[in-house]
Amino acid sequence: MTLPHPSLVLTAEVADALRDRRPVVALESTIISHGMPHPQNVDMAREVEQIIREGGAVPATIAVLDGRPHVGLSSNELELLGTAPDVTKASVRDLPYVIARGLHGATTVAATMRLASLAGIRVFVTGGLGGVHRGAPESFDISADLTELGRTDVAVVSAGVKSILDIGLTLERLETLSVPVLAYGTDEFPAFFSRSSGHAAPMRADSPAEVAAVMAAKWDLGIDGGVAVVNPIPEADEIPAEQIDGIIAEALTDMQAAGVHGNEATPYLLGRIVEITGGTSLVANIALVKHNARLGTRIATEYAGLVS
Ligand code: PSU
Ligand code: MN
Repeated sequence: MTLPHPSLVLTAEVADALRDRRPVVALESTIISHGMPHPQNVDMAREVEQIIREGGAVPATIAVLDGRPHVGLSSNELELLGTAPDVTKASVRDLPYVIARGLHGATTVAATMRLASLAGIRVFVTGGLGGVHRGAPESFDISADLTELGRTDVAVVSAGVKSILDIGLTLERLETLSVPVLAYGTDEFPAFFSRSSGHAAPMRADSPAEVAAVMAAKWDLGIDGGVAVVNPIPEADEIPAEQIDGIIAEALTDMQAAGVHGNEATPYLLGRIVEITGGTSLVANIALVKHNARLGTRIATEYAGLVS
């Protein structure tokens, strides 16, 4: 086993589990600081950690605190990330600055993947992936989450990609970056709030063991990069596509009118969708993250069994 990078601050719980090769599941923090309102963000973060523990794995929420990358956080640190006004949204390009300046950074999917990998964690659970934004042929707005999936060896469990993004173009980029995209228990690529997107999934998996086998096969061959596991939101929590599509269109129009772009785009759209739906989208968002945590825990357990 490679040792965790010396610049990382690991909790004892995470360090012990990694040393003993027990399953560890990474979690991101942009979703806490910039993806959901308080107090639901902090409640969600704590409940997701609890789900992972109940499943027999160790949760490792990742963030930069006072310039130091942390892998595993205390309950108070989760509260800080959910309430402090001065937490930078930190993707990979932001990590050097946030660290050098001693700032707090909430890590995106991309930055969380990178720090998880430096710690030796191979499974990461989140809500939604970043991707190719609608209008990207003009704006060039393509999330660094995709770049990172193309080069860092971590399996990312999400509920797919929201239709604030161009799902078809996102799938094209993932293909170019040689990222296996495994839809869990379905032939269709899921669209976060909705189980259906109208896009076929490139590949399918029906058990944690099948996912773990793909991870092992990829990395055994030295094919760098991640595996995207896309897990459809449970039917009971779904917002049907025909309902959410109009709301997303409205949020996109509002964003254009407000002149928001760059790394503010995703947080703006998430916040606006919560406002327009009167909180219904937030309930769905929290439900799907928990659902992903259950699956990610099982995948981490299978993978730990394969490699230890
Ligand atoms: N999608 C969500 N919730 C989120 C994000 C995406 O449903 O919180 C966050 C994730 O941290 C993701 C980031 O990595 O937004 C992508 O931001 P950007 O599009 O600026 O790369
Ligand atoms: Mn962007």
